[in-house]
Amino acid sequence: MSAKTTALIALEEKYGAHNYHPLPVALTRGKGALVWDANGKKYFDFLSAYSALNQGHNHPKIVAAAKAQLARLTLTSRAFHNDKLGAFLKLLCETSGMERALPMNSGAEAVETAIKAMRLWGYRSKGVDQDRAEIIVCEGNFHGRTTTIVGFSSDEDSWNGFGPATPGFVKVPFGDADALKDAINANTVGFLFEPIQGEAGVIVPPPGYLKKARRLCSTYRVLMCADEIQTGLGRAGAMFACDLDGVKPDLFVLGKALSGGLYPVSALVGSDEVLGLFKPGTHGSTFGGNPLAAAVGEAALRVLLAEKLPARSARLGADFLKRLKTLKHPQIKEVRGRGLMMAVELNIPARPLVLDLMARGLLAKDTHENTVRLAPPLVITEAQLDQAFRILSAAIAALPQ
Ligand code: IF1
Repeated sequence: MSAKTTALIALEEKYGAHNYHPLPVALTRGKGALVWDANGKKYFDFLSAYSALNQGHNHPKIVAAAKAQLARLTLTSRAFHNDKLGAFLKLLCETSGMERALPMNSGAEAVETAIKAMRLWGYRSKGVDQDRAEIIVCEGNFHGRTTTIVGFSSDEDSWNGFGPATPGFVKVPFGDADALKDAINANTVGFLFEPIQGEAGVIVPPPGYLKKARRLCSTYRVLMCADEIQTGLGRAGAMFACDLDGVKPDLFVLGKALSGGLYPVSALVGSDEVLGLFKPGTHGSTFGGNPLAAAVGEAALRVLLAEKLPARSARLGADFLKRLKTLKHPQIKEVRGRGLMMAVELNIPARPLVLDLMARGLLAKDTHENTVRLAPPLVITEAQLDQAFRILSAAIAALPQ
């Protein structure tokens, strides 16, 4: 490690809380699918800030929209209207086929907004008795870091030490429609799920699962709420991962790539029947929907649409997955994914592979001990994917037998 990198890391370690264990690299610049470290070494970014960089680093159109807005007006609060929010919400609703959107900042805040919306609908519309609402979630879920959200996590690092857990959540195995059916009762107001579980290691549910879940939710009057913060906006090879199964949920939770990779923007999107229940004073955020966020969010969506990034993700992802499956090594347990959301699961810890990939010029992140997630920006070129594949195949060939 260079002296420059060591110094940058030491500063973070000394003054920051140690709630992360980053790779020993300090980045200073990015462009498209590439990033450079403090010594000018170039890497392929195969994490994309956990899919927040679908449009790539420093997308010129998104940066231009942000710069123009920075020079004019950045923050008004929602106590006043602004000239940017309406156009952003309109494009967001049109893109997702929904009627109303509620803008927030982080993904976790948008999930909290969804939880409030489902409960409110349960009490006001379904007629559930006060404080009795139940929301069904999945084992292995990742929906964020707030106290309520970690309270229904099955990952011990996430929840242990942060109780007491918020009541009103019921957990079922992911991918099991019968278990979902058994968990539904008269107090069930919503089913909150990731169409493909990200943090759990890119877990794709069995075919037909989402369709069955849709049918159950409709039959028993339960809101189907897809957390597409990570899978949505092109990542899984469609605008929304639910589209891959021909399923339309009642609510989409969006974040990450809605930021264009440069400024936090999240939202809950859904029907008027649900979002229309919020009245003035019942929910809000100082920064949510501010003019800078709206300008960035609108530009982020326009880039996804104009560059047809969902279709690009489907095409490049299918091709890359096929090539990954040709890699033969006794320590490869499984290769899986949808679009440019892929993972290689090993029989051994993945951290050494991730460190070797870094040395070879590719940044990826291990998850759940044995799995490496592979998720480059959707703007990555075919030539770059070729080079990245050569790096991956060399690093895998070098794994202990
Ligand atoms: C961290 C994981 C990914 C998410 C889904 C909501 C949120 C996330 C489906 C919350 C956030 C992140 C956060 C990041 C690591 C990361 C992650 F490994 F932890 F699980 F992406 F795979 N729903 N995911 O994936 O969004 O509040 O962070 O904006 O370091 O915690 P947020």
